[in-house]
Amino acid sequence: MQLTTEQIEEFQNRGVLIAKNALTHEDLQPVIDEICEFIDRRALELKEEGKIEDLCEDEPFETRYGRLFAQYREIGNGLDIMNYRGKAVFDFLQNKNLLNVIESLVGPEIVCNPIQHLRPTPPIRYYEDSSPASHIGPLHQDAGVIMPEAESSDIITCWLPLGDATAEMGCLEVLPGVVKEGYLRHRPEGGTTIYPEDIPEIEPVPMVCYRGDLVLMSRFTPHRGMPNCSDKCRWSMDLRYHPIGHHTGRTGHPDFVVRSRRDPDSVMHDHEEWCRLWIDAFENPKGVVMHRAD
Ligand SMILES: O=C(O)CCC(=O)C(=O)O
Ligand SMILES: [Fe+2]
Repeated sequence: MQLTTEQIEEFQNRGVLIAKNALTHEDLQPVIDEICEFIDRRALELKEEGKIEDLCEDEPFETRYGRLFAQYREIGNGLDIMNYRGKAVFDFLQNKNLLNVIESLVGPEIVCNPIQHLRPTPPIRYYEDSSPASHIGPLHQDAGVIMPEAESSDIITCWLPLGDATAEMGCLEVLPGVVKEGYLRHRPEGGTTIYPEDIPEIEPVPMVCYRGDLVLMSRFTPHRGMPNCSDKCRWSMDLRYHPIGHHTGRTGHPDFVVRSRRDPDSVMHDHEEWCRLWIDAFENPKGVVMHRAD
């Protein structure tokens, strides 16, 4: 689907938009299957190492991760996109339905920004400190987690749930209508976060969404993850896209072209090449990987 003129206007004015049912079951299921394979393998490894007792094999996708996390905090090590580098996730980064929506906002020449995450957010009741207040994420703009040189890059954040992301599950909370204000100062303490005195006085809005929906945000939209007070894991991916030629804001990590009408041959379809780029970035670090805080 492409966004309507009204949706594009809403995005431009509010800095945030939920595109409902933009993705199909077929778009997301391969990613979920790949995650399940990772979890299977990791659980077996950890059992062999004596770190967990129960493989929780009969638990569904929504609850298994939390049950494993309750036994061993580091269950998710190696799962993030740039660490696991699965083929299904790589293919998803250039999913047609996803890019059709992104194209409505940035045009047909599109780069996949290297700031990309797969996040399992387990129920807070599995943590030692299960008070909701201590699980509120730092309020920030994504312009605060990149290099200042990329402040004018038209980077769109696309946050998407792999299951439900209800208010009880701690879906994203955003301050809508912060676009023209531009970059607000961030401080590093407590996770890169907007200086309390600079937070605009706007009522936060929960971005309640479900599998298939996309939450689209501008780089200046203040947002944070909220506590997951449910029994299910909140699974999400947050990806970023921008027009070809704009600064990525993270030169130490690899970006790649995902769509180009002008030069279709520049699109990277090679999963192994993408893996090589990440391995090289980790093994031979060069360029900049920083959060802006000033
Ligand atoms: O998923 C979260 O809890 C926070 C994600 C976030 O800040 C982002 O997607 O930019
Ligand atoms: Fe963010």
